[in-house]
Amino acid sequence: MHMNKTSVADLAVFGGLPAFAETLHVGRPNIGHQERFLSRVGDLLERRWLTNNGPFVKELEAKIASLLGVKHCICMCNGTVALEIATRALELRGEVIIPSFTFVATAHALQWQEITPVFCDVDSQTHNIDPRKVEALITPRTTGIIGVHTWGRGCDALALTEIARRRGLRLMFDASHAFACSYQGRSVGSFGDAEVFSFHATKFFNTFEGGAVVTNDDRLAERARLMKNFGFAGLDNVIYIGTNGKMSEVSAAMGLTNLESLDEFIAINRRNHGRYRLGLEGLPGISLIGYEESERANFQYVIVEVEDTVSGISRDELVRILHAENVRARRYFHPGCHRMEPYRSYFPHAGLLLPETERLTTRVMSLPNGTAVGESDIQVICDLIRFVIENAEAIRSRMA
Ligand code: T4K
Repeated sequence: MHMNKTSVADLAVFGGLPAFAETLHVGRPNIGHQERFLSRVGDLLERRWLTNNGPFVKELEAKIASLLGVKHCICMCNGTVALEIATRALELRGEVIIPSFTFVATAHALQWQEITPVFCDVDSQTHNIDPRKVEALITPRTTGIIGVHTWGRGCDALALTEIARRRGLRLMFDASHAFACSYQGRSVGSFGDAEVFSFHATKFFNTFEGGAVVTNDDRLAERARLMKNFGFAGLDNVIYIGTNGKMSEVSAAMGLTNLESLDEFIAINRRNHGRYRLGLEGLPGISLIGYEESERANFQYVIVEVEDTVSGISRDELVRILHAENVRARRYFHPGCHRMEPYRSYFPHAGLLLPETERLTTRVMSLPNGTAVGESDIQVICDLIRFVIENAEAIRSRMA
């Protein structure tokens, strides 16, 4: 056990656990074949074509559309701008129903355009928006619903589609976590009016920064394309309000390279997830969320729920200890969008309608995964957690 001076609980006094010399993060990027990436960078420099719908972006868009089985993929500079453009292209306004248990970008993309996000609770098992709670939130100002496929597990797209159809609402998905995943055997990307991906460095599939809107709707695709390029429909011809949402060629080069390694990324993530499952098995108050065997998953997220009345230690205490031991576990999505500004000022009592969200934001933590994480790392992380749970009482009294 290393004697980490910053260690909250000073676990060293309890006896010999191995240590991490280097910090293990949640969110270390998955990186494909480096030489192929560098060769593509050489090509784009030779071409002197760096951005503005270059050949790599076009190739990436075609490959993603084909992989997901959708008609259109429009790559963008990041997932947040892709969300903003998709909501604008869909003409959402007034109020849009979203889960609060998501990364704050889902809400901000709406509020940035003065659309009010109305927070819906999630299902305790799936962590996804609960369709049974959506209808009660619909008002005459509601124009759409955005489901989030949290942790890459598809949200109940069928129930949401039924509600959206019946109530005349647009339906979108924030699929930032769910690249290369399926729901009910169908590829994520093909549900609703449009789906949006983030290709941020921390995501399963990354383009450094990046994102995409995918859709089967020709008109919507056309509008999103115009909007990401200032509304230019040809030289000197602006026909629409737009922004700069373009993906650069170097990002697309990274995307093309990483696309060639998706199977390898999934295999490593899946193996790692299995190691965590074995390592955490039987630990009281610790449950690892699983992925459906019948679906295609990217296994990028290792999500643990901590039930402190059983484990003897709270999620926050456990995260503090892991940090002190150089494991940068994260409390995604703490404290929930409704407890962040400006939403907590706008809706100070939102939590009353979000009991499951409130519960999950105090219990869930995300552990390191991805191709940068090895089996022996996972063994040590699990041993550490096991050690903390088995000595919870003594450790807590030292932390007090
Ligand atoms: N919707 C959902 C559901 C999302 O999860 C996200 C993004 C979005 C929309 C918006 O998409 P983008 O506009 O971002 O494309 C991170 C990411 O910045 C964010 O993209 C992601 N969700 C969110 C869940 O996580 P932070 O503030 O937690 O990031 P940060 O800087 O703390 O990085 C996380 C960890 O990753 C660090 O511990 C270190 C590691 N890391 C990070 C980067 C950037 C690396 O090892 N290498 C790197 O290059 O938000």
